[in-house]
Amino acid sequence: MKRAEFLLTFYFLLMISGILYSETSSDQIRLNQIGFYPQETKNAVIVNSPTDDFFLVNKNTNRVVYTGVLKQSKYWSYSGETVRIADFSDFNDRGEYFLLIPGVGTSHPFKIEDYVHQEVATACLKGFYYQRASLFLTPIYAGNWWRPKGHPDDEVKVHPSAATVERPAGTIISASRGWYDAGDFNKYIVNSGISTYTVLSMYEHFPEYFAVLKTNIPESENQLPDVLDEALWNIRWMLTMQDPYDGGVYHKLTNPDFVGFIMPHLASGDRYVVQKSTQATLDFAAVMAQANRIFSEFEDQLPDLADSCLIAALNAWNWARQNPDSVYDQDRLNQYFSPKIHTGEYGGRGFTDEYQWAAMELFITTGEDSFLAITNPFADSDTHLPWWQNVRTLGFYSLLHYRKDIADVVDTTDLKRRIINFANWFKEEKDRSAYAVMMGRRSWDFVWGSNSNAANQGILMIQAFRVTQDSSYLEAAIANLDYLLGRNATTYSFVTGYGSKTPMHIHHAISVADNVWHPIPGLLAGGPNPGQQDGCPGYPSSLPALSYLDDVCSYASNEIAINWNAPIAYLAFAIESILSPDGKPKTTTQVERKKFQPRSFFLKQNFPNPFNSMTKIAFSLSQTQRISLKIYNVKGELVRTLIDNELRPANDYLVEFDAQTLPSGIYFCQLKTAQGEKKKYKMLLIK
Ligand code: 9MR
Repeated sequence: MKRAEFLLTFYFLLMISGILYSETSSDQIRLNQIGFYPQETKNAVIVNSPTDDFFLVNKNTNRVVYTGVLKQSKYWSYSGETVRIADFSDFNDRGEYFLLIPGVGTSHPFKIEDYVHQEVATACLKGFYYQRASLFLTPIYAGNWWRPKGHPDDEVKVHPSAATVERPAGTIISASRGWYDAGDFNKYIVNSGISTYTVLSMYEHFPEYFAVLKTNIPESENQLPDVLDEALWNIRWMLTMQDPYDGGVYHKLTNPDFVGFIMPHLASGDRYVVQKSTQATLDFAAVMAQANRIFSEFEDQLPDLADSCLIAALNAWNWARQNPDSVYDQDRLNQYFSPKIHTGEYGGRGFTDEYQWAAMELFITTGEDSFLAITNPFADSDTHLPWWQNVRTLGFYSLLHYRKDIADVVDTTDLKRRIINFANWFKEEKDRSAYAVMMGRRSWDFVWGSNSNAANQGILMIQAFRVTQDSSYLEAAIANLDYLLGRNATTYSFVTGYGSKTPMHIHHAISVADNVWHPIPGLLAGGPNPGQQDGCPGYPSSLPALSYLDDVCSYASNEIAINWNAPIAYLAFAIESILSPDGKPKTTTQVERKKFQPRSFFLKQNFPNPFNSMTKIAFSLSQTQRISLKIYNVKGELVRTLIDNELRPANDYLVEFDAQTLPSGIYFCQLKTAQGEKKKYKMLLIK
């Protein structure tokens, strides 16, 4: 018997006896923990395999369905590992499988099927709903992660750094809605710029697909595609950030300091809009120009919105032309103004790329070529991967999308060549890399938020694919999605809740404070970052691709952010849309309803707690029903009936409990439905 056959028989016996496939999978096998498309490349990376053979096993029957030989060893300097690839691309049968490597063990399970990434893509887009400020997230849409409304932001102060004659320091403005940026609760225009553009581009580039995609949000029943409703939540906030008197845009809306890991509705404290900056104003102009194009299609549902966006874009553009050097420099600002501001800076100097991006978007929207003449976006032959501080390439993507309409003004052949050359340069890395990914093409790929580089490289591949139809670009895009979902040195699938080994301890205030065991699903962790700026103990290594720590402490590798979620959502959806047999989503399955059967009600811990003598009790009903809300003392005696068997419609409720007449002590709050479903928790009254 050959060695491989012997091993196979040996493992097969183990499998039959049920010993082999356990829930613990070997960390030496790294693969996309969600799965693969039947007709596309299927790779796993194996570390330190003692044998040459690998086996693909059907998870339901435990039968080996495919055997292969591992490719030659390659060294990946970013992780210091010598690895081999198991390539089972030839195997196309739909089903659920795992890999078996003799001497190593079994892999995480995965699927081979059409629409394999639809659910994770939808979750990544839904991640934006969970980041919404100024909204009560109800169980109907938020499942177990429902929460009271945070940050109404309807009374925001103008910071002294932003004071003008018309709006002196302390002026109160309303700047509701928007997405929280990341693990913190602040709202930053610069980072909103690239994030909102990327979300809007999903629709702009794949309109038929997104016309029917549902994400189970409060607006799902309206006439607008869900992806646009989501973007609109942020766009409406962005519009409030423009000073109506001059067109300049406040750099951010922020607390003076980070407020820590508390629920948003408990995060009180003054919020400010700070200094207007050239960078924020130009990013704003670009997004509003793009928004005009998109929302013009929906004039009936949203009268005036598109016009308002264009006016806002032009006013912003004019302000930036008159104020070309308004740098947001927080240290300097703090020397002159108080309160001092210590939240994320999203600063920078030199706004050529922002100018050029805004100009390209305004040119496409208005047809006015003077925008290009003024900023000359093609003069510099370098092309950069987009991130919040370098946005010019976003304009190239938009021009490419409209290449047929603009060919009389722009040399679109040259533009195509530029993007294809840039894409080829990254794709070469995939072809030689030990992990068969593009990450590491630039040594600085592994930085703070490195996972967004992986996603943005994938988006670049999608643009190259869209103009060439060359499938090698699509393959490279999928390779980077594989990286994000598990084919990486850390062994994690980086999207919370999607994959068998996913981040559990993201640096995200809501996920830490909400008392739900699992973090909010569909959020992309920042990823490996050898800078390790958080100084947290416990990083497994200082090597670039291994500098990741699943710990709330690690804001430099394990935070989440809108500018990281947007590109992974774009990438996963673009691949889905391109490979979907009919160009549409498979179903409009509503993720939480399917995955997490919500209870008929949710009862949240009272706040404040401990209390003296007033406290609030929040709960939500996900269906109309009779309920009672009662307070008991430690002896189990009923001390107060707040609601007595009343019929209440599905909604969010807030009930005040006044305990002035009761002595200090422990009390229990119980919510009970007529069907007998009940929940109670402890409260502490201290007088
Ligand atoms: O994503 C930002 C990264 O590029 C910077 O290096 C880092 C330090 O300035 O800040 C990151 O952005 C953070 C922002 O400043 C505040 N909210 C959380 C963001 C993600 O960590």
